[in-house]
Amino acid sequence: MPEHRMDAIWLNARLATMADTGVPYGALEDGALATRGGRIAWVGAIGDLPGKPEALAETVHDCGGRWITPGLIDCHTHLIYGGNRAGEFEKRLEGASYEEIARAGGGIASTVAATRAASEDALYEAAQPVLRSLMAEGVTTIEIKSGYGLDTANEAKMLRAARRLGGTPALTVRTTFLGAHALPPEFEGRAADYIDAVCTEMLPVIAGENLADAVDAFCEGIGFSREQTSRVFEAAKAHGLPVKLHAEQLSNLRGAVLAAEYGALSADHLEHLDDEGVAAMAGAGTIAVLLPGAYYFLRETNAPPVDKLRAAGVPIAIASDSNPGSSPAGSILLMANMACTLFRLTPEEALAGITRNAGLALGIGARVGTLEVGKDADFVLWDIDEPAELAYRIGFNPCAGVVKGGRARTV
Ligand code: DI6
Ligand code: FE
Repeated sequence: MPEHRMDAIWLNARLATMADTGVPYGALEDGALATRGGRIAWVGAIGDLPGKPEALAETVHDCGGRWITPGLIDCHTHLIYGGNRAGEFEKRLEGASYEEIARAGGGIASTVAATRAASEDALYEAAQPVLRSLMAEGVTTIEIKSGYGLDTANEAKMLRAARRLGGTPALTVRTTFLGAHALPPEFEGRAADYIDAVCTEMLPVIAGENLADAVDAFCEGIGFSREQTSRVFEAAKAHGLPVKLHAEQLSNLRGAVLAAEYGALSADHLEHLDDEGVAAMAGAGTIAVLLPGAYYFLRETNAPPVDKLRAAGVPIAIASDSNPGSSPAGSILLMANMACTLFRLTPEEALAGITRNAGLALGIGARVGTLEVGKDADFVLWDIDEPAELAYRIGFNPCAGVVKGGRARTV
């Protein structure tokens, strides 16, 4: 057997490579894709294959003309938490606002109490149903944040549970330390002291145990100030960890400018982003992660400035923000749909948002996000006639199969 023999080859596929080829979706009709050692080893037109498929690869699959996209990437979630907030949803329907509930000690604080009370095993198990739902739609890479523990032991517990979810070849998990998500009750009135604890007690342990791939903060009136955020970013830098930021979700604190100053991988939410923020992000190469689920669920009316982001060339990613308070989402395809209906992205931009640009937002764009030689062999087969259908349908999953690291996955 020649040494260069492929493990498997997929024939008769229509490939939405999402590579920057100048063709919409980076599409390749009559395509073929081959894998070796868990990576993509060959992508192109069937006619250009350097030999007979059976001679080239161990296993040959016929895709029957199905579309293949890169594995989907959900680059912003808070998937690990205790309890749920359906009761808070009812309160909001009776007229209370998300911020009022948070200021009255509900909101994130109530999830903190439930998360602290749960064991690592219980958190791991509680995340499974929503994770399964996302994976059934072709999610192969997911980011999971801490931020409901708010002390060293509980933040570490959350991140360990998140790492365990990724402890299988079926899924890549990237973890983010979000200690600066909310003020825990024991630090009431002492935000500066809490930020001290985040930087000098929590982060050293989290980084020392290699529990986080990045550091995030919630820069907001009900979260932390720019000054406090920049202390967290300094500490992250000292530990060699990249940063991201929840910025301009409910108001404009110029968090995106700060994030850009620190070379952040992404600034996320951005409903209240201004021109200065857009320019700073463009200059720093910071990805805009838009979260239409939170915008929808909180009934926000200020949409992020998509036209300006586009004009400035800031890559846009889309994520579920899956969390119990502002986006109890279990569907990445619905997020793609909402990105189009609510934020006016094109279906192609929405698909780039949950593939290529989501990979960039996680700092792993060289490994995932497009169908290109050398990247992880993560891809999804779809029962659709054109790629725009992925963002077009509402509450419908046309996923016909998922390959992760070169192997067919059951969900
Ligand atoms: N913004 C959000 O939308 C989530 N976190 C954040 O900083 C919501 C978290 C929650 O309400 O539990
Ligand atoms: Fe979030």
